[in-house]
Amino acid sequence: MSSSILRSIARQSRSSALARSARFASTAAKQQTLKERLAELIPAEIENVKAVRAEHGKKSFGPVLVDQLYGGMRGLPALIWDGSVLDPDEGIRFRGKTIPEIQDLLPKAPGGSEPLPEGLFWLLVTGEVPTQAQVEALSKDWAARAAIPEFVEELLDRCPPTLHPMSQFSLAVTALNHDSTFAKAYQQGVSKKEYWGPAFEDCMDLIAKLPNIAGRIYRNVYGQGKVPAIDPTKDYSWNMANLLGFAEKNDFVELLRLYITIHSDHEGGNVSAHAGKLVGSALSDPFLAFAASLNGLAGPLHGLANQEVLLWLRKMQSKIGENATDEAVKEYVWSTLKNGQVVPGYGHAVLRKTDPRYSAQREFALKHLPNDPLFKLVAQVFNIVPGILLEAGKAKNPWPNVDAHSGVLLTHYGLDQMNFYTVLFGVSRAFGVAAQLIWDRALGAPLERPKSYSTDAIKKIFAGKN
Ligand code: FAM
Repeated sequence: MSSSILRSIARQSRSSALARSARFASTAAKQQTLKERLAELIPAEIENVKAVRAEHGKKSFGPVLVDQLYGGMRGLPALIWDGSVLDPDEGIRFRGKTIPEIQDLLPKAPGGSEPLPEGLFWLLVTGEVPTQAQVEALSKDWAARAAIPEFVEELLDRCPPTLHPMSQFSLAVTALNHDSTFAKAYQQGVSKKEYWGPAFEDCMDLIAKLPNIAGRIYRNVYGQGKVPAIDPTKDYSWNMANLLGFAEKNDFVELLRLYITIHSDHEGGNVSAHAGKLVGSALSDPFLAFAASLNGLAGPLHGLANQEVLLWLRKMQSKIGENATDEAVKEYVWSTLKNGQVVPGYGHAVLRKTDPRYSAQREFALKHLPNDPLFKLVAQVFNIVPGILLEAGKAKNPWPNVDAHSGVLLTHYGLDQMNFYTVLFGVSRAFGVAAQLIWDRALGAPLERPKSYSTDAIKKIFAGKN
């Protein structure tokens, strides 16, 4: 299928998402909880999906190339997710809205200028921009659900500080399945039509409990003292910042609001989103499903790249010094490639332009830390790496992705423990994965089971065919 057809499909799905959200918005005036609003939306969406399947279900969606079977399924149309769509040239849209639109439209904290991730979650789940009151209610609801079981605290306290924070994170999230509402309801014979309710409760608990898990890991691993209590009068990001010990830095709290929002979701096919969806399709509860997402996010080609970028920049600084010339930086980039390594933070499986998540973080840096030496290095690298990747001629996308910028912002405010960075990506990614799990259970998404072939079978199928 040509990229222009795919782009036109992306445009169509964007406009239908917008039309749906306009339809939804007209009924969103009265104050409702997220669950009440969702309960209203689900029947119409079930009919919508039924109608699309009745009209288009038997139509071909283009050819499958053998290269796609061997090539990590790049571009293979295989999944449905309405929450966000990734256009190769334009980047991510959440329910049809770009990152600048989200920054403009979503409710902010008093005195703040970055969107509250609570609002992004409401948008991902319903397609609607929530009111300030709805977002505040969500902050309170999550604060009320935030405590983690004592045995999970003990589990984390027993981890050696040498165990990577992402492994600790995954371990703790898996253990939350002990109290899964969904698993319990399933054991008690809940009807398939009702799956989404207990899945919703688990997803809300999951998001709510992540700051306490992440905060405990941070304090245990880096010796930062006792984890403070959640403040139910404050928003999710403020509490996350407080658990890490940074709440008195207002700009850091604002950064976290932006960070969680832009890292939340990146359509359905990326490793963490897809791993969560896949495991959830076996009706493993949302805790087990999201732990799978975290294990995928912990890979250096995916979420761990934010840690790798900082390590790479630090190594570069120790080799060529601070304030190095463009020539010295170029030489260092070439040596990375010649050693058979990737330049972390550059390239993407779908994007073919600079990631708008990178641009949003760059704007934040220009506003809050224009003279930070590491930011200047990131900007210098941005001017140099794409040219070299183009000249090297392998990477399909020479432009920076989200991970090229996040570490330098966190470091600026003093969060300089690089191997913790992917944990913050994980907290954020829960928002997208959770929204998707809720809708998958609401729409009765079946067990995922694609067909695999042997190389022998490929040879036989195409023997004698051109
Ligand atoms: N530096 C060096 N080589 C690169 C490269 C980079 N940044 N990006 C791609 N390539 C190479 C790639 O390794 C492959 O080489 P081989 O043919 O020898 O296998 C070739 O270029 C073609 O790759 P592609 O088709 O352009 O990219 P893929 O879709 O296979 O992979 C990425 C996409 C993201 C895994 C790849 O660009 C990469 O390894 N980037 C660096 C790691 C990174 O920043 N990951 C984070 C991605 C991020 F957005 C996220 O998930 N959070």
